[in-house]
Amino acid sequence: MQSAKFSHGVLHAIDLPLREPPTGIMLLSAILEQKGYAVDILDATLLEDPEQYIREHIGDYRMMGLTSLTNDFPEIQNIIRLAKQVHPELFIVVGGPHVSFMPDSVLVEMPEVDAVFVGEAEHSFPWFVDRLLIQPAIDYIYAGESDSMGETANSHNYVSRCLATAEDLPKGIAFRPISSDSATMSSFGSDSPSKIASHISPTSLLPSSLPSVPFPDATNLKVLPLPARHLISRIYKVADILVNRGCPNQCSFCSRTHLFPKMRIRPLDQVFKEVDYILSSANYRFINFYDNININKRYFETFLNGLIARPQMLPWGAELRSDGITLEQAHLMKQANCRVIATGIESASETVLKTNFKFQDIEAVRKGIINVKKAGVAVQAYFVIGLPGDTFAEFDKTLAFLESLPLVPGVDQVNFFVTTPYPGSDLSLNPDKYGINILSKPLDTYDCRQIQLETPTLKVADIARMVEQSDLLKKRLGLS
Ligand code: B12
Ligand code: SF4
Repeated sequence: MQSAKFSHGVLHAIDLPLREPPTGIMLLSAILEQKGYAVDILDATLLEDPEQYIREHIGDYRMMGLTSLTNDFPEIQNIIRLAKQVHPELFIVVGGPHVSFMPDSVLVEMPEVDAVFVGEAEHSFPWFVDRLLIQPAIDYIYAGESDSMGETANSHNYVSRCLATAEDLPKGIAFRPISSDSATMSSFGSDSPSKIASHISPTSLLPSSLPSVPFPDATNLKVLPLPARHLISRIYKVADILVNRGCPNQCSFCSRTHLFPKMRIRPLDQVFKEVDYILSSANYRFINFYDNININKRYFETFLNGLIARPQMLPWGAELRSDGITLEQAHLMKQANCRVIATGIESASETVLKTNFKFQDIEAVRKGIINVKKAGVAVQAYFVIGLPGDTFAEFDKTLAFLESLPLVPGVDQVNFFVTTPYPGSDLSLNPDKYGINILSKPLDTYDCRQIQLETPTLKVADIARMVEQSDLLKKRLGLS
């Protein structure tokens, strides 16, 4: 990533990529700031040389928290190892969509990691920071014991002792058992997975295929602060606004319903507060609203009218379901300055949709897209190649469906993603249910382009051929 230059703590101007900032990290940072902590967001994707930055600056910090997407995880591991080597007393924790589904193995494989956060962390993470960084000082003041103050830096077993003795330990934190030996931190790496896993708080709420740490209760979106956008680089010209969490659907390839187990929609007054904040900041050029913002018809229309009432509204895009978009809604979208919708069509085969629990009527999708196009809004259509149930005959239906859509070269976009069994997705949790064979590939290949599994009807070579077919069709239609 060469588009940014970081020197003396300042990011210098770059070309304008449509990059999207890390919302989860900004939210957690905002909560910590409200509590009075000094927080920095170090965006490794923007640093010219993240390793050099870690070497030079990590000594300034007491705790480092990293987020995790699956394909980024190998790089995250390198950063963690380096940071621990440079600053052995640093507290290191990880959270996010990848590690949430494998806290045990992260603790086993990475002795440098002190704790893994499972699922939503708005409650658990600030609690943890207080417990580790503030509680010892409070204990000291009240008890006047100098030895408890001596233990605020990360030392052998420190995190485990703090957490194991806490009566109010929140759900969603995985940590190691207190070890009786006096060896260094790295000795934990040699513990067997079962030994470590057995010390992680068990849950009775989850199917056994999910981690042994209970997912936290759903965060109340009504009380969240706005994400700490002032902590991210001004390089970001796009602001993402999260409108909901969870999803009423259960698509086989998506981890969202497990990561955010309960469907919640953010109150519109909060969404508008965030919109107004972004409109008042000089550097934003575009807003993305996530995810499926039109699940509730009345909410969606009130949302659109609220944007129309803001004459200075920036151009925006949204991920939403295209089935059910009426012409009237499409015109409202256009009036509200919507420039593009992104929509997951996945497949035009009823069999494939049904097999993968994507409940949508493909004719309703077609109508919705036609309405959006009539209103003059661009479409970004997503399809998935190689899902269980797909065959060449079914895939032909998908290609024919795409060809029938009124998409315009240079305006609309089409992406075909290769089926990827992300941790937490039903494909990954229950491969036998779909009869799939997940190939053992390195995590950094989990980019939705490389083939990760075979189905009862599709071998690797078949999926590769489908990718070629889709590329050829896109080329013929002039769709990027
Ligand atoms: C916006 C978005 C994007 C944006 C921005 C990504 C970003 N870096 O934030 C863009 C478009 C760039 C994007 C790209 C991709 N995305 Co995306 N994206 C999303 C989406 C819709 C919202 C993410 C979000 O902001 N959530 C809201 C916040 C509050 O949740 P959160 O980030 O998970 O954080 C919470 C917890 O996880 C936890 N947490 C997270 N990090 C940390 C760190 C610490 C220290 C702690 C304590 C806690 C913690 O606490 C947070 C607050 O509760 C999610 C789906 C969803 N709705 O979540 C998919 C999702 C994250 N994306 C996904 C995927 C697959 C991708 C792509 C690979 C798609 C592709 N084919 O290119 C790329 C990967 C790019 C990359 N490597 O960065 C998957 C990730 C699966 C995985 N295991 O990796 C998700 C979960 C959707 C899915 N299909 O299941 N994505
Ligand atoms: S792919 Fe979209 S519709 Fe399906 S479960 Fe995930 S978020 Fe919901």
